[in-house]
Amino acid sequence: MKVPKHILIAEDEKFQRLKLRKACTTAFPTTRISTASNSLEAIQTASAENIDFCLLDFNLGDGTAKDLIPKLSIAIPDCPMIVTSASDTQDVVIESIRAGSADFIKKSDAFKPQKLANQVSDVLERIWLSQQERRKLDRRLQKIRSTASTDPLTGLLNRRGVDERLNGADRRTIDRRAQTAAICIDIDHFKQVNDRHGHKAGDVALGIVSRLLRRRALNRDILARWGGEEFLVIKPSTTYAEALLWCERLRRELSDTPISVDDESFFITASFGICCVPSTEFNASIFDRADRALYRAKELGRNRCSTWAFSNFLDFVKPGELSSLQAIEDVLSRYEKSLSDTQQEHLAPHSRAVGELADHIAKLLTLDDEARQRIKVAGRLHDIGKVAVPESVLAKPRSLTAAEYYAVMRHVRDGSDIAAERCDLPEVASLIEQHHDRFDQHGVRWLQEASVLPVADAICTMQTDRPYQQRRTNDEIVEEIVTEAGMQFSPAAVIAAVRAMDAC
Ligand code: GH3
Ligand code: MG
Ligand code: MG
Ligand code: MG
Repeated sequence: MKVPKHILIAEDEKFQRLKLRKACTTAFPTTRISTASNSLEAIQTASAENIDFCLLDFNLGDGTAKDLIPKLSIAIPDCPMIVTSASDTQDVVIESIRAGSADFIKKSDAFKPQKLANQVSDVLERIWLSQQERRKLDRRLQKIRSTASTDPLTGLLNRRGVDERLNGADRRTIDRRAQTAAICIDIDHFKQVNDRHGHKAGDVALGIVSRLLRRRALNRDILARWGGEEFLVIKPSTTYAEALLWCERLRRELSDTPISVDDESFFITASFGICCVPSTEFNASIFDRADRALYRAKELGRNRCSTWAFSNFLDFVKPGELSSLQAIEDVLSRYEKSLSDTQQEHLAPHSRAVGELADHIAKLLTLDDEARQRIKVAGRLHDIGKVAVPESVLAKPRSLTAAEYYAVMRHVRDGSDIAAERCDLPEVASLIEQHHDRFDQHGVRWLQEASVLPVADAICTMQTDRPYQQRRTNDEIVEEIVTEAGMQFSPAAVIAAVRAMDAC
């Protein structure tokens, strides 16, 4: 038998109130009883106490139960109520039930503890059962919803699930001061995986990708299977640098993870496209940018990450357009609007100075005209990869985080790829790729041509104020590069560089 914990009796006549209280106490000896002598008192008590059942006289001094029930339902939602009255005319009963009373009990029956107990318990039982039913239905509905928004193979969200997350609570909880990253991932040559190892192996591979994603993701990240072998990750409160390093680590981990199916084992790789924007600007068009960056990663050979800023610059430049100094100047002046102050400083005055100094050093090293031309262009372009490094990282005066350091150093590879794609001169991409290399990495086998840019870049950097370091005098610079001869810099390039500086 179901028993209420705390009953509220509303009855305006004192004697009848006492009789109802007595009947309730006898019917439910462990139940707390509160009483009210009019509607107002009933509402006040209901608001202040933990009432879980109401027994209401129909005619109260300041109104009827018909008016009181809707008000009580606001104060104590879902609390069952029974109306009682000396009159059991149809009007009274119907009006009570219409107003929301769960049942009606004649006053003479309400005074009888056994009758009262049975009727209250019946109401509680009925309500309990309907609540059970409702919960079951809610659970089923939730399951149906989650099935509709989940990919059955990987358990990740599908497109509909992403829409729901972005339009639901996630939208409200996104930190609007932060940045949000969208990442598109596509398994490389997946058709071949299916063809060589069978569809089942393909499915296992998809499962492994989704497991790695889940393991590396934070709770707030949105993970989705976006198409056959395509995934989408949305990382709120994530900077460009953090997103890039996250993708690089995931890319490497995936390529190192063997996929074992039956007696066979094989490896897969994936390509990544990344776009990061201020969270206030985040919308579904950002996925297209990430997708374009992904397409670029595929085009440049797969098993790599590519960012939207990098890809966008490549879109801007025509093939072969970065092959002469004049053409480079033209491209950069057209692209200037898309560049931050620090990017402009690195890509224009600094890179021009490096190109000129590198040419001077190359001449003193008696390199031939063709090599000098390559060095001049490579010097002018050496930092071009910084088109993809955001101002917040490039101009940061304090020490860089691991992710920021990675993002800055990425300009070496991005720059070399830009040259490989958009400059027709041979070797320029390779010279850019080596512009932060050290002599002791290569030793005497290092091509003299490649050893020029590192020392020219270092000298020009030391000659200007940087957020992390003040400019140095020429004497200090000479001392520094001579100290590093044979370690960071090629000794021959250092000797030529010192002479070139003397000549300036
Ligand atoms: P790319 O490196 O250019 O992305 O080449 P790809 O072969 O991965 O791309 P393509 O779009 O040509 O082929 C994708 C293949 O993915 C075709 C399809 O058979 C396979 N695929 C899609 N969904 C599933 C799936 O649920 N299970 C399995 N096993 N294969 C799938
Ligand atoms: Mg693919
Ligand atoms: Mg595909
Ligand atoms: Mg550089």
